[in-house]
Amino acid sequence: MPSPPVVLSIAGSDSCAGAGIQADLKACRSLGVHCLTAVTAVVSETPAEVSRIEILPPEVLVDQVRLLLSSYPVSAIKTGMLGTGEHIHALADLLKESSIPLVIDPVMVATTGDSLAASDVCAAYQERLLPLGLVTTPNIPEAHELLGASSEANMTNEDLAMELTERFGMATLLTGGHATAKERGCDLLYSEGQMHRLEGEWIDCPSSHGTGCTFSAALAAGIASGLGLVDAAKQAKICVTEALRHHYFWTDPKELLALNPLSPCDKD
Ligand code: PXL
Repeated sequence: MPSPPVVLSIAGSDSCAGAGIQADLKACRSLGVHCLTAVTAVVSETPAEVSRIEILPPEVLVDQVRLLLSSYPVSAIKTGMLGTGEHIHALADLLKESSIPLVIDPVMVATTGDSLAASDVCAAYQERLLPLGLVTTPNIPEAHELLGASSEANMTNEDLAMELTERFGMATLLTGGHATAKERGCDLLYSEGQMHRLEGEWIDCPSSHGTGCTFSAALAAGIASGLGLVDAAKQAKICVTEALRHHYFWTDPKELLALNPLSPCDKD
């Protein structure tokens, strides 16, 4: 059997395995891609509660990335939770000469609303990482945050995607999970001057924990497999929809909360 394409995921560990590197491993596996992992942080959490965040030192991140890039034929890189501005600066120093396509999921906040990023992370994304990216995959609140002072409350989703691309020079895939009822389930890809609407079924699920990570990892997997950005985005959209459709559901022993990490996004 031929060896599969390789993605490098640079992200945090989510103990409940819905988001973070665990989501990336599941998404890549379901698309036949091998996922290497450089861990940035260990997050103790469920979809309902973040109890502790331990960010690893930037040197530990740099060492993993350097070793993996010098040892494997990585054909796409995905970043998720990076932790602090210092981590982003160290990573940008490593990646600035690389020509490997980079998918940036600008993770700043957990599903629970807890912050997963130090206060200097947004500026570091703007100054150092976004200019190196092929594509970024913000949700609507993240898009506003990345635009900072130039974000306005009345911007449409199309405006947000175009403005991010114009400002930072990469394609933008704006995920629509936080959109108003009319636009829910529709993601937008703005690339090379064209707006692509990725329509999909809206699936009601007790928690959307992990959808952003699953989307960006599936996108990186498609690119690593040789798909163009538009086809990789369409495939990633199907992957997330299927993961939501088949989400797991347990009730915790205290019967206080529903625990539902996404399933792997296998289509069959
Ligand atoms: O969904 C964003 C996210 C990304 N990465 C890690 C997370 C979360 C959400 O909780 O824990 C590690």
